[in-house]
Amino acid sequence: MLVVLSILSFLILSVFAEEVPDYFNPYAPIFTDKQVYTWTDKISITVVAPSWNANKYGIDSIGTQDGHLIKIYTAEHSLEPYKLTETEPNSGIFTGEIILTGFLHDVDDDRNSDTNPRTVGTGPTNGFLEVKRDGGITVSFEFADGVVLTHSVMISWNIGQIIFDKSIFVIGDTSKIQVIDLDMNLNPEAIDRIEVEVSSDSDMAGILVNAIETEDDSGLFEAVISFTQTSVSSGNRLFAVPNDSIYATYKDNTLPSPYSIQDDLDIQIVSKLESEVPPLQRISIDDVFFANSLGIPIEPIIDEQIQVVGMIRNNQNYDQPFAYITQIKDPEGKVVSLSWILGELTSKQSLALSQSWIPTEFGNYTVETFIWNSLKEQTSLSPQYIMSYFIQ
Ligand SMILES: [Ca+2]
Ligand SMILES: [Ca+2]
Ligand SMILES: [Ca+2]
Ligand SMILES: [Ca+2]
Repeated sequence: MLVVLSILSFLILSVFAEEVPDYFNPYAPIFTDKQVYTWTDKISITVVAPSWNANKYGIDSIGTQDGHLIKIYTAEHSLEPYKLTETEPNSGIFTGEIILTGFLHDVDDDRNSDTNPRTVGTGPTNGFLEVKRDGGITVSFEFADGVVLTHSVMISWNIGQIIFDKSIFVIGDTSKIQVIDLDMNLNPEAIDRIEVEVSSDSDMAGILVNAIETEDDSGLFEAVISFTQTSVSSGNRLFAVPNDSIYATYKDNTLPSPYSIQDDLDIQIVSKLESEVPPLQRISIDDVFFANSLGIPIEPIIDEQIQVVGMIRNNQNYDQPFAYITQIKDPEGKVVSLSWILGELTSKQSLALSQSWIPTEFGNYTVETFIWNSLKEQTSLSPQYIMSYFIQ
């Protein structure tokens, strides 16, 4: 009988040893999926506590037992007790999550707060916790009597970023705009949206487009716009012509310290819209000839003023500014005349441009004509046109 009792008490002790924590080896590290969170993030919490795996064949939980509570708290608000549950019957790993609910703040300038701050929930996944812009959150677990393990994370806002998918767009392209601002992932369990202003040099008022979060919890927002040269801006379609700069602006109302909570910042990116016609094919020089003051072709004579007439044509369906340059070289190759005309061709327009010149010597002259987009940028819009002429 004594032997039986001894065996029984040994069994009880053995079972007992498996069911209670190891007070002398308090190994129960607390992990979170990030170290810094934004105000409306979701936090995943993991506690590795093999000694709390009381039942190897069932899901255990921690955090709510008397004297061994888990608390998740800021300086002002606290969730306690908060239950975490075992990932598998015999894992000894306990997890849960909470969603941060920020504080009352208007993020889109409509004078209404866009958050719903609240502190409620008992775990393992239904917790909500109010937080301020800066500061921290601590998770604590009284692993054993008098042994409290803690893990702290930071809260911060972020400066948004804005990106165009291309630095230059050509007519016919669509443009993808991406905004990254984790602070605008206001609900980590639903798709959020933000507004982006898009404008061009030709339509400075521009359009206001919705950028949609790519996933419930991404904080990455995307909008696609197109360009029109024939109608006014509307919806996601922006009026813009070649050579316009294209601007996209996101107003970030959630800025980190040292900005104040009420500060805002325009985050802008600039791209350019170009013609789909390659630069050298945008304008054609159809002909260059000498003419009298009435525009009638003539043979040039020494010491008489003539017109050097160039016929040019816009090959595009929209206006094209140009600098038209004529350079005349004498038989020695010296430049004896250099002149230019600045103007703009409308869609498909043909134009005769004339510049006067008085030849002063006999010989073989060369007339060179070329067209740039402007005297400043000097992008050639046409191949050079060269004409030789012998003046008698
Ligand atoms: Ca278990
Ligand atoms: Ca608002
Ligand atoms: Ca979201
Ligand atoms: Ca922000």
